[in-house]
Amino acid sequence: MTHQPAIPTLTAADPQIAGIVEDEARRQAEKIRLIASENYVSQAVLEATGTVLTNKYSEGYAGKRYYEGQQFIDPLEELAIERAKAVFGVDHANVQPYSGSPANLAAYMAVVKPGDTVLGMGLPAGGHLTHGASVSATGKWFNAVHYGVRKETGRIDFDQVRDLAKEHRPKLIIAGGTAIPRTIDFPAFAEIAREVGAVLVADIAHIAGLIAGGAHPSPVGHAQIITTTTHKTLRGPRGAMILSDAEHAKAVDKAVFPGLQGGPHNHTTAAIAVALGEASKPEFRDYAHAIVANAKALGDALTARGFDLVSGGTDNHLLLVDLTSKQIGGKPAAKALDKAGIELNFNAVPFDPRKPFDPSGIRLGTAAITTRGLTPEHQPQIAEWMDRTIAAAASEDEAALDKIAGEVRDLLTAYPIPGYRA
Ligand code: DSN
Repeated sequence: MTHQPAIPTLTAADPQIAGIVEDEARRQAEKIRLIASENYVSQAVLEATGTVLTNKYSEGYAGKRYYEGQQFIDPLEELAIERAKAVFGVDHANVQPYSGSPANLAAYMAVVKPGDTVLGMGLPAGGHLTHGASVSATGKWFNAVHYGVRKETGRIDFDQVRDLAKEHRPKLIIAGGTAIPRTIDFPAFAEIAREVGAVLVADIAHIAGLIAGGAHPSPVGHAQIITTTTHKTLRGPRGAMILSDAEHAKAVDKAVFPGLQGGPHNHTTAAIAVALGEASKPEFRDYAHAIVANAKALGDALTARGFDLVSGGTDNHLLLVDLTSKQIGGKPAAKALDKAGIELNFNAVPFDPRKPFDPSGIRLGTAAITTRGLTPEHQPQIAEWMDRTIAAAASEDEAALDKIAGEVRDLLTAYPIPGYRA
């Protein structure tokens, strides 16, 4: 049983670290991975990540670097940029941000100054820390105002977005988040941004792969700046990109370097380019639609078992479940599910009366299980395991959790992951 690509040299040189890598590979293979922000990258992406490109410093941009020896890095980064532009149909792409939070900070830096007003989705409603949460630099350095969702529908309250925009006149509005199970209406955000003269930034970290595969409407033509991580539904390495119209290209590049970062991580750039190559293939469209089909099937199966879905269902890869009616908190449920071989995260639900570290809900996503080949037919079984796990957690029945974990492992042996060979 080994990690793929195999790691014999690491095993000989540092068995302690190699052992941890092997354990993690097996753990990833044996769990039903429902963490909405995670996936399994292809072996080609893994190989690109582990190359000598990690040795090179390349501050600057192609043709304008601060270090010599960029004969191969320049064409690499240009290729990644061209692929990003083609996959998303944008004027400009910057593939250097280290991850989603730095990408979002760069988007701010491109268009606003400290103290300016920004309008983003509140963290408790499904936004991200970097959308102006009070504990984040974006909440401390900018005057952040937040919109949320309607209590009755769990969907974005566009009347509130418009009212807040008119009242506070933000210079920047952010659409997107980390726990939004429904289609994001980018034209509606763009209309409000136009009305108040704000720049619209779309954070598509969660749905980038769905957009690339035509399974979610694109913000291109509505948002002037688009930020995304590359490792969620897009199925690339840990990293990020900023896409923009021609008007904001220079400001975006200057914000990333020298504004916020030093040298790009060239091994990540290579792996992003590989993932974008995969995302441009017709099979990726099938993959993106299969993610949504799995999420809808899982939502239906959970609803049939009495689970309470925020907004009543999903349009994308993500489900947010309020466990209040199951009389268990999100955290103990997530911990029991992990023991039972089902990996997800506890999550606040909109208007959650509980604290963020002990919230009422769990968040699920189907990008990773779709990569390993699970289909809508498997979703009733997953819902049944979840239901049994919640019951077992209530009665502290560890043996029942172990039994479910065994059943999960049995199913998953037929669905290998890239990165591990049993
Ligand atoms: N951690 C990511 C997520 O899980 O959605 C966002 O930063």
